[in-house]
This record gives sequence, structure tokens and C-alpha cells, in this order.
Amino acid sequence: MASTMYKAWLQHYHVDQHALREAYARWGQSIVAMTADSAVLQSAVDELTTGIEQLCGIKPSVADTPQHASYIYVGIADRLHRSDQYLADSDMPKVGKEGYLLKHIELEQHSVITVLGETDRGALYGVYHLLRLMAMGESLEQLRVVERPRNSLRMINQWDNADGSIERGYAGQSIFYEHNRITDNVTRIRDYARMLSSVGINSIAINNVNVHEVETAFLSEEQLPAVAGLANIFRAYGITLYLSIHFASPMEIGGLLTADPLEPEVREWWKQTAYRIYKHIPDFGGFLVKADSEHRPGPFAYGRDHADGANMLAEALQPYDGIVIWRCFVYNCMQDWRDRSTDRARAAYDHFKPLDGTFHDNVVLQVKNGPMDFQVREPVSPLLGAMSRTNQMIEFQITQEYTGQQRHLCYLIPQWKEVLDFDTHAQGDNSFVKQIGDGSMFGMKHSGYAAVSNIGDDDNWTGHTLAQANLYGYGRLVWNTELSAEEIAEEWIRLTFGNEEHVIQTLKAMLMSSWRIYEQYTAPLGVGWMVAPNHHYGPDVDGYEYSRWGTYHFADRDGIGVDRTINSGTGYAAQYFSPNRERYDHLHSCPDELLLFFHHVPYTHKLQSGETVIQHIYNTHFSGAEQAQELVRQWTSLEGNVDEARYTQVRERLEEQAEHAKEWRDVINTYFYRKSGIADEHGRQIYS
Ligand code: GCW
Repeated sequence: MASTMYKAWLQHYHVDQHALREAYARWGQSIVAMTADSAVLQSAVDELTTGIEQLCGIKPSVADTPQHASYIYVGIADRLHRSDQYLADSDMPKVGKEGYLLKHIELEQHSVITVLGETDRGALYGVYHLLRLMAMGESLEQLRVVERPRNSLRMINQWDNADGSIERGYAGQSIFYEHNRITDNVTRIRDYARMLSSVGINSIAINNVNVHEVETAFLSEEQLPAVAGLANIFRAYGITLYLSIHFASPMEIGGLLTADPLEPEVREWWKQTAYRIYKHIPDFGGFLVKADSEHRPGPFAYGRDHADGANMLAEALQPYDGIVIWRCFVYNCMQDWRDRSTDRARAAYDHFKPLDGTFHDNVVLQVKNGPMDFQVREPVSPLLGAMSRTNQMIEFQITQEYTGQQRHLCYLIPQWKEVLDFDTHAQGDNSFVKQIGDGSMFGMKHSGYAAVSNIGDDDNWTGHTLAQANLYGYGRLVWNTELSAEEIAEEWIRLTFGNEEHVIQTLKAMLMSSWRIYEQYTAPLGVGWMVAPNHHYGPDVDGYEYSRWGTYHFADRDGIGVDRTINSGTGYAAQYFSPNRERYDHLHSCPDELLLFFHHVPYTHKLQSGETVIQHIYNTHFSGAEQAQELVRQWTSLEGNVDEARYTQVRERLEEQAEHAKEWRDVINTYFYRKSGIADEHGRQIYS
């Protein structure tokens, strides 16, 4: 039996309100669907069947024509029999290729809950929506829901390696690979596909963007059958499979002496490779590419640019409608800390902006949400909005590399919401990042979101059971970017822990405060980093200060921060459109939370809040650590309301977090006290 941890948000708790359960069961006793030719519709029916069994304690019958007066109909609008036309609206709303209509229809002879898509994918998403409503105890009497996703690419990136390890994974080993091969244990992968599909994810890249030797050969005739096996699993849940590829594959596995993208034999090799892949996986999504980044090979080796590299791959995939997702995380990772003119934050824009308009229309640039690397606080990447003639998608990191590694609670949806609602001013006022995500800002063909997964083979998938909320929330958010972080949190809590008010309110408060709390006791005012090198867990203020990675804070006895202004600094602020450019560039208008990202200031500089920088550092670190302790208290108030296994697991993690927050507090406070010699106004304990 799957544990409560394992079932995540697909618990389908038995509905204990009698009248409600009876109503659900009346319709749910009978499912009508024509699944014959569609694995996706079959999944929809299977999900609905097990969902109803668990929610209502009855076993539905499944047939392709009504057997009872009340039933749930699952299907595709334009495939309805003439006699079934009443199931659709007289003018069926346009729901697109992934949307759906949910509706209660009451006629003389029939009482029907209908789930209709224009495609089988739409119907599947509709079923998940219906199950959600039932799990949250919503009445279906007035049911009428029309939904379509706002964004077309809703992708997950696995950073899984064939040896079973996961780069930046904090929840065990890979569920995809063991001992350098694709696993035969497909149950877990199927359950993952169900989870992803239930929140609307439609694409997955199944291997790390750092592609090592074994994964490079996934493109070979020998390995493709196993890859196709994974594609089959995901396809049944409406999820398209992508591979991360090694740019020098023609040399690594093709026996060529070059990977130069302008070399005809290299281009031919990729065309043959695409042909081979599509023979095995006719609906293969395409390639995800990390090139010329952190020692990965790329077109620079041949004096070519990123458009040359991406377009070569795009040409190979074009006959099959495949796409190239090309990452913009390109920067000099061999910088010299003595060199103050190179600024890593500038890199993505400097590399890619000049190439606007030169990429084929089946290339999508994948841009990290911030200019550095998934820190707890960063400005929004200035590249978002800066390329009006290029497909773009936005990359988030669900795995908590820099946000507590799933040992600390950090609900990330509020952070992502801020990114989506950021006004780039690219097309004047109200040019929000979410309009790049949905392609509307520049009317692009491809757009959307990708995020690095946070799952592994731990029983609870995500290490910290509450980190499941980030995976759930990512899917829901990129389906509908208008949902609020609170709404998503509440949904997740109800589906995961049930509908008890005390649990909902307590847990929601914990989730909603957690990102701020984490920010408070870690690196201050947007400066970032200050983590231990390599593994990135825990405080080490100077850990990256004299390194090659371009991640500095420049603290000295007088002050701290990176001068990225136009006149005296690296000029990074100029990459933004006005008025963001001026807002960041000027000390008086730069928002406090990003102050040290843009400016180098004395410790005595007064923030907009009225506090000095040094006092702010002390205050937030004392307060952050206290609030981490408060999270433990909030959670322990739920003892008895949450099952023992999850209660204990989460309590242990929160206790560890509270302890570790004190370590952060003391390391940071002591560091700045030693540097500045300025005492805490409130005389609290700072170790000298
Ligand atoms: O943040 C860095 C990570 C690397 C990662 C890289 C990237 C997959 O520390 O582990 O490599 O980002 O996004 O490519």
C-alpha cells in the first residue's frame, strides 16, 4: 500500500460528508467513455475510476454507452454520437487542444457530469480537475467550468544522471536510472507521470542538461528503444518527452572529428539522428541544450555563435515538428576575482540579445528567472522582454539548491509570482513577464516554462514532505498564472492533508511565510551566495569571494554590495528598460530587497525602511531564526491532525531548520560585526 507521503496530493481521501459522497457516487457509479483508440483517454478513465473508488468507496462501471440514468461522461466534443449531442453546449466553447468543459447537465432521463475536451489531453486534464473538486468537497450541482492553459510549454527538467545520481537532487536517487541504464521499474515513473499530468505538465526532459558519456548515447540505435519505453509511459498522460543532448555528440558517438555546426557532415549527422529518433518516438518533443556553459562544449569552440548551433539542431528536427530548447545560462565560469569589470549578471543578455531575430522559429531560448542562478532573491533577468523576435521560455528551479535543499521549508510560489508579475516595460507599461511566458507580448509561436524537478526515489518524492507543494504549485501556476500563491497553497493542503480548517490555516500560514523567513536568515538584501562552495548548503560568507565563479559581495570594513550602476559600476542596470533602469540605478529608488545586488554602500547607509544596512542585517537574522523556531511551534500544533508518519518527518525537518537557521544567524552576524565593528543597537548576542 502506498504511504500517505507517496500519494502526495493524489490522496483522494474518503469523503466523509454523507450527502456529498452520495451525490458523487450517484454520478460516479457509472463512467461513460469511448477510449478505444486513445491511451490518454484510457488514463483519464483509469484515474477517474480509482479516484471515485477512493473518494466514494464504490467501484464504478465503465462502458461506452450509458447504463444508468446518472453518470460521468468523459470524451472528446467532436466525436460525440449524434444521440449524445446534449452533452456538449449548443455552442461548445473553444477550449483549444488542452482545455476542457466540465458541466452538470440535468435532463428528463439523464443526470450527467460531462468532461469534454477537444482532444484526449483536454479530457484527461478535465478529469483531474473534477477529482480535485470532489477531493475538496465542492458541490457539483452548479458545475460549469471552462479552462484552457495560459501557456503552451509546461515543462519539467530532470537533472538525473544515468548512474542514478541527481545533480542538485535532495530526495534520494533517480527514479529513471540505475547502474548506467534506464530502469525497468516503471511503476514509480508512471506514478510520477500521473502526478505531473494531474497539475497540467505536458513536457519533460528526462536527463540532466550536463550530459555525460552514457546519456550522450541515448541517441543511439541501441539505446533508443529504452528511451521510447519512457516516452510511451509519459505519452499516456499527455506528456511529451525531450532529451538533453551533448553538443559534441557527432564526435562522442558519431565518429566525426568535429562538431562544428556549419560543417555539412555534422549537419547531416544530426539529420540522421533526428530521423532515427523519430522512428522510435514519433511524437518526440526535441532537444534541450546547455552549450558553452560550465565547461560543456558548444559552438564557440568553432568560432560560431549560439544561433549557428541552435539552428543546426532546429533544421534537423524541423521535418518532425521538433523544437530546440537552448539555454541562456552562458557565462564565464573561469573569471578572476581581481577583475572588477566582468559581471556575470550581464552575461545572458550580452550573449543573446545581439542574436535576436536570427534563430529559427522552432528554437526556444530558455532563460533562468534571474541573471545569476536561482538565488533566494534576484532581480528578474533583463533578457526577458529584450528579444522581441525570438521564442523564449522561463526557467525556474523547484529543486531547492540555494533555498534550503529541502531540509528547510521554502514555498517558492510567491517568488515565482513576483517574477511573473514583474513589469519589464518592454512594450511600455504593463509588459509583464507572464506575457512572455504565454507568448502574447511579441506574438511568438513557442513559449512557456521549464523548471528543474525536486523529486527522487525517497518515499515522499521530495525529501521534505512539504516540498511537494513546490512541484504541485509549479504545475498549477504555469497552467494558470493568475492563480495566487495562497490559492495554490490552499488547494495543495486540502488535497494533501484533507479539509480540516485548523490544518489548512496553520499550514497555509507556514508556507506563505517560509520564503521570507529563509531570505531573512541567509544572504542579505539581494546580494546572494554566501553558501558553502560546491554543495551550496549552509553559510560560508566568503566561500565564493575569491573564486572563479563571478559571485562576489565585496564586503570590506566600510561597506558591502556590487556596484552594477551605469556610471560607476558594471553597467548591468542599463540592460533594463526605463523606468526599471533608473529605478535600479539610483540609490534612492532601488528597492531595499535588491539594494546590494545593484549598489555598494556603507554599512551605515539608510534603507528605505529607515534602518541602516548593518542594523537590518542584525534584525533580519535574529528575526529569521526566531521565525524558523516559530514554524516548529506551528507545526506541532497539528499533532493528531496529520498522520503520524508525515507529522514526524516534517517535525524533524523543521527542527533541523530551526537549528541551522541559528547557525546562519550567528555566522552572518559575527562576520559583519567583525568587518564593521558596529554593535547591534539592541545589544543582542553576537559572537565576536
Ligand atoms: O546552478 C548551477 C548548478 C549546476 C547546474 C547549473 C545549470 C546542471 O549549480 O549544478 O548544472 O546551474 O543550470 O546548468
